[in-house]
Amino acid sequence: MGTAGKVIKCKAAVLWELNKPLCIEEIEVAPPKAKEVRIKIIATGICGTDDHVIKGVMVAKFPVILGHEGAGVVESIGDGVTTVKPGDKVIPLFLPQCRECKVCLNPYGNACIKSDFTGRGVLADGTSRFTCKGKTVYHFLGTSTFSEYTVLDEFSIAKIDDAAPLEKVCLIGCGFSTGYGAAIKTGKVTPGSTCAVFGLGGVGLSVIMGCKSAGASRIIGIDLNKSKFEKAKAVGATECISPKDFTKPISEVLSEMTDNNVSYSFEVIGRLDTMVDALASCHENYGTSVVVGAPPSDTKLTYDPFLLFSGRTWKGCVFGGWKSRDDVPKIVTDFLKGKYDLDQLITHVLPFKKIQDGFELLYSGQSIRVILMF
Ligand code: PAD
Ligand code: ZN
Repeated sequence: MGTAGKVIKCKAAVLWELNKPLCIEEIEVAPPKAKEVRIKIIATGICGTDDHVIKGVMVAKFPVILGHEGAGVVESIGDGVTTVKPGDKVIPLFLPQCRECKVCLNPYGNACIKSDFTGRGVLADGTSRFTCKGKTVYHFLGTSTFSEYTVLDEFSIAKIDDAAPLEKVCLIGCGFSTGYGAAIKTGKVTPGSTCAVFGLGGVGLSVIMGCKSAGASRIIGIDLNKSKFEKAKAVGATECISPKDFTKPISEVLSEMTDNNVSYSFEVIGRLDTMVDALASCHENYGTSVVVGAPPSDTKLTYDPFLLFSGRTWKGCVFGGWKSRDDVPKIVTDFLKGKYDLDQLITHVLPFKKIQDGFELLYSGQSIRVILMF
């Protein structure tokens, strides 16, 4: 392609400071170095995790280009790249899979040691490919999909089926896979069981889809925002409740509703209080509770250890427990075969330049997933 080996000038949403709107800027994107790939992003979703950085509950280096739920096409590759070529459709992976580290080699591990959860903001060689107005701009989770072009390490990319509609399968890069996997891989929901899902955003609804496909017979959705109930029921929730409607703790409400029989609970909000509420809501002996919501950085939980002593299992997962490079192409193929309905998660489609409006839709509670198109 004509742009290979050259710096590309393009539009990106830069977050210059905490708690400020994203600014659409012209940035420079350097060509990929060895074992790196430059991608033209076609579509990207807005996820709750992006907002955690804006609010400072998750650490990142500033200025930063957020976005980690995208899909695009390879523009050019650096030396030594063997798994993708220009023109391939790909999904950036915020959870890489280097296939060499102890975690990748463990059959059950998926949090590759090359993941950037500490907010280094650079690629594997320790530098950034982005500049804006003469300043270095940092990467986010090795993906930075809120940019027309982005550069990733090869281990952070999954090649997907040529037939995949990028404006839908971008959700497989985060929200859908995270929630669905939390139910079927991490929680291991069993047929006939009762599940409680705290938080009915895009990830929570994907947890519900996973519980339903695993054969759960009751799936209770919990959210403060009742406007989420209709969508939750459309994807498989059998009942929905708001904690605002009760004076007693939500764990007691759920226990009464189910004759104390919630086998699986999921926290899909990212709050300490609801993590403990979700734990207390599953059965005291055979219940399993899964933390899916990203916890605020530098915080500590206080809980009654009897909640665990009586036999409950408390687990967490990143990216739904999937091994990203191996599993994302398979999830895309299953989607193409009609196994999943991603349309139910998409409430809004906006042009990329309206990204701030997309975040406003998230804040006002009107959206499940907003897809931004380049
Ligand atoms: P979202 O903001 O779309 O949804 C969160 C939902 O929680 C909203 O519907 C809120 O109304 C609801 N809510 C907020 N506070 C409460 C409360 N106190 N009680 C009940 N409901 C409440 O976010 P999302 O679905 O995009 O993401 C959800 C979480 O999952 C978030 O913390 C995000 O960072 C995390 C996440 N984790 C991973 C992972 O790999 N573990 C990946 C992607 C997202
Ligand atoms: Zn996400």
